[in-house]
Amino acid sequence: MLKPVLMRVLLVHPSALMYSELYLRLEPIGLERVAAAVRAAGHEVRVLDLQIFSRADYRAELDAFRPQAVGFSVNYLANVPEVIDLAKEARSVLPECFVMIGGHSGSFIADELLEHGRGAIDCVVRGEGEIIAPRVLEAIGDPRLSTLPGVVTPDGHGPAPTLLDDLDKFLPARDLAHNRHKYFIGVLDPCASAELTRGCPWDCSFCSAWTFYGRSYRKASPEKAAADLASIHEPNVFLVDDVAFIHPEHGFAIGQELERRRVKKQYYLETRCDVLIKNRDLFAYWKRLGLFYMFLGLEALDEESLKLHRKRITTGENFEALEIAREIGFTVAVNIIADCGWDERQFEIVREWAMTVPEIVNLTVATPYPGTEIWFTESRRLTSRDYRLFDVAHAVLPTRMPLDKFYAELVKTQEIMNRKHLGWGAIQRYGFPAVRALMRGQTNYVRMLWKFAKVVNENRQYNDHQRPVVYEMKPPRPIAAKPKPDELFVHIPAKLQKPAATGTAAG
Ligand code: B12
Ligand code: SF4
Repeated sequence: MLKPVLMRVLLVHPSALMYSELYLRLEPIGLERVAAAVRAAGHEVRVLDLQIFSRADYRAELDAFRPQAVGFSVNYLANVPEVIDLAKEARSVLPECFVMIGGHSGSFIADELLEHGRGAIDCVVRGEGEIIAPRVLEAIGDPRLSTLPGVVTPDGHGPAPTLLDDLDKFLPARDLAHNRHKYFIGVLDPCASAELTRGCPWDCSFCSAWTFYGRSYRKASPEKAAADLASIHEPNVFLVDDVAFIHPEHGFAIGQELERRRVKKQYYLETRCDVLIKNRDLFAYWKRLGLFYMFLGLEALDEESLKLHRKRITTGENFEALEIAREIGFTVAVNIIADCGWDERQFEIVREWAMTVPEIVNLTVATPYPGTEIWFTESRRLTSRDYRLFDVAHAVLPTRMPLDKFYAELVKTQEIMNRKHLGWGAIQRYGFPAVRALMRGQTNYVRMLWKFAKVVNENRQYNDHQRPVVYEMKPPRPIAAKPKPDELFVHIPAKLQKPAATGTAAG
């Protein structure tokens, strides 16, 4: 029997950040999972992705659908100002509408979001949303709202959030994301997203994936994971896992299920170099299943920086993994973190290296995000507290070179590296998938070839620092010693939880 429709709920993903304008645009799978859970509770749910739709579409949706609750996803810190304004708009158009924010970055700055909202935001939901979002909707208007796990309201904080016990529950409601042909990554055009595992057991100092999930690591059952992949209409799939295929038996089991169901797609995933070395056979097997594109977080070309990032890997292992990936025949992108202390020589070293290897080399700027360990060590040196600059494409720490020179070097490095991979030469290199996308009428990839100079240029990046700042990040609290577990983690690892911080079992 169908459940009665209880409430009209609109879930909104904010617009794309700088690099997403160029290389990729992917479906908001976290929001789709929350949507699945909210729909299962009987509500009427719509998803609006502003990576694809416009601000005018948002307003039209408020007017036409007249949601009784709106939920925003703040996975990216740089989206904070936009989401605060969207929340204020919802409040002014529909004063009775309940407004909530969830998502990765939002979870680390809940109080700050409520302050910026000045009454426009009713609550921030920290941590995973599947179990708690329906409970929040059920508790609207009830003072018990602020006692729910992970919930922060102007009236108080609930206990620590609880983890979803089973990844097989609430598979993404992909049917709610419209204009799906706009989702792509490089030549994988169009491209859907899927999640096979969640969390990461490592603890790199620049990353907040492990602090969000409390260093937990969970797997979908091979049957459910394969069934979900089989249900996807697109020919390409981006696997959103933080580190794919840590446990080889899980990867093999999913592969076998896919073979049994005759699922043939092309895949993109992200993993670590040591995982690739250890599970080489598994990756070779997945190459046969359609794994095409792989992202490896190299992060640095020298031992000292790897130690600083606490990557727990050596340069030797990194280069060995690249060799293996080449032998298997993957298209590989690697990331290098540019330190704000770099001078021309260091950029030059990266450029020289990048030109000698076949991999796509991407540069990101070291950024202390709330939720990372470097937030506690570096954030007092911040040169800007403009959320919009926290997107790993801008420098928010003092640069050794004048800022404009730093950006000039960054863009020059990015440009040289992209010359290898963007442009018509790349179509030749990526051959069949690129042509096939075009034949299907998919033009996202080809459009990207022309956009590079417009999107990535030093003037744009430098000028971004001159914009007036309406919402400023809260200055970091001085931390004398190591941060306490509840300051560092969103989902606090069980062994570090104080009895008082343990939430009631969700669900
Ligand atoms: C996959 C991924 C991407 C993908 C796709 C993301 C997308 N379509 O949104 C791509 C490759 C595009 C990407 C790009 C970037 N990414 Co990214 N990405 C991730 C990654 C690995 C997983 C995200 C994911 O899909 N998780 C699975 C889903 C199910 O979880 P979820 O989205 O978090 O949703 C859950 C909760 O957050 C919550 N929730 C979410 N929304 C809502 C809303 C409501 C109302 C509620 C109640 C709950 C809720 O419930 C969901 C279900 O449990 C995360 C790391 C991480 N583990 O979170 C980094 C991460 C989010 N990315 C990061 C960064 C820096 C970037 C880039 C800026 C990098 C770059 N080089 O440019 C770009 C910017 C992209 C953009 N927005 O335009 C950082 C964010 C840092 C920050 N604090 O802002 C992260 C945390 C990685 C890190 N190492 O620190 N990314
Ligand atoms: S960078 Fe990768 S390996 Fe390191 S903690 Fe983050 S997700 Fe895990």
